[in-house]
Amino acid sequence: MTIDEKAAKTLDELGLADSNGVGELFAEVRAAIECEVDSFRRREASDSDSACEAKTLRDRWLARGHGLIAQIDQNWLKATPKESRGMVGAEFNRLRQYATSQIDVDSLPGARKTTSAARGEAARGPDLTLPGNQRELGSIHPVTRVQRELEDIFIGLGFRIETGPEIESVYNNFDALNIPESHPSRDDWDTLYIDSTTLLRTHTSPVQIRAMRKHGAPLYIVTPGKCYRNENPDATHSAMFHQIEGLAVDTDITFADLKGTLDFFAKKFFGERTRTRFQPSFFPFTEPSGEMAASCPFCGGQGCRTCKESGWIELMGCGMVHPDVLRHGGIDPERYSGWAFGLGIERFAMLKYDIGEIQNFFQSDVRFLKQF
Ligand code: FA5
Repeated sequence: MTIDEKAAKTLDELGLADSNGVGELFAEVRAAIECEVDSFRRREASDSDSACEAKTLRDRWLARGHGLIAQIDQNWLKATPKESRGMVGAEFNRLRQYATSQIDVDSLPGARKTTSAARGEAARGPDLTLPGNQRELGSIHPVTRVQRELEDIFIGLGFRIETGPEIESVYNNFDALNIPESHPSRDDWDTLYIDSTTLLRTHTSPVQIRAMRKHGAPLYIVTPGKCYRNENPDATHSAMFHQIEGLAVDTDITFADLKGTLDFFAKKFFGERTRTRFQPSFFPFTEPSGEMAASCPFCGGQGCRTCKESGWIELMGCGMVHPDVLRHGGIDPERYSGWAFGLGIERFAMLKYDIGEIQNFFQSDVRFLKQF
């Protein structure tokens, strides 16, 4: 079967499904291009004949609609089922680049002089019928993607986004959150200090203080952003990472509001069948404090490698805002109460996309980023 006959059939009709066969087929097409360009170059034709032949060769391969590359696009790539389109697409892009680089009318011998002169090229500019060079589009970073997804769920519930600086005062990061200098829990956050009164924020919780002072109550905010800790990198820890904090302050806010909202959130993010569990915990800025876990999204709670056979995945810290924190934010704890949570965005992205190594997010490896 000739290349022209093969280009008119689909890969299915050609009986090709596996990557070896497809690779060989594309290699055969490249060889055919090489052969035709070669024999064109070897012919000793007059300049005007040569220009004419160059155009015929270009049209045969590159003409829009009926050229062989267009047919291959239509019959091989577009007709391929989604599962194998990535592999066929990669082969096709390579082929198209090869064809355009080899069958460039102006660079084929004898063609340039005559075609340029005949077409008055200087006046006409570039040939817009030639296929363009394809530039690959970038994609949204998975951490940004998940951050936006988390934000959207809370925006849908009436929360608004509030941000704060990454270089923060020790007071906002610790003291105002009920963690005085002498308090041993300061050691829980491995802090990078800039000087004695300034640091790289260890969590997004200081934005709670800023927002309460700025807006007062009632207040419904989520505060995404970068945090820093002096930690050795491993599969789940990074010295820079992202958190998103949630804060609701209003009259008559109870732990039931916290549970209801976070349960709704988990179902939105991981799916309607998700169950949630709250266990007591300790944070100096919330009282009572809790850890929220969700039934494992991979095994539905049966137990698997990801949830270490427990059926549950710990998602975030949360609790009722400590009255002293409300006071430091300029809000009267006798009148208002609130709940808050804080979670790591990379951990959510790892769960969502089944990624085992947090460092992947920060290595800028295109092979990793391309998947999103
Ligand atoms: C806090 O930072 C609290 N501020 C959260 C909070 C807010 C609790 C409001 C109660 C009310 P924690 O230190 O556990 O808590 O960090 C929260 C999340 O940040 C962790 O669950 C984890 O997902 C993420 N995280 C913490 N350290 C790192 C790290 N080094 N690398 C990547 N993610 C991290």
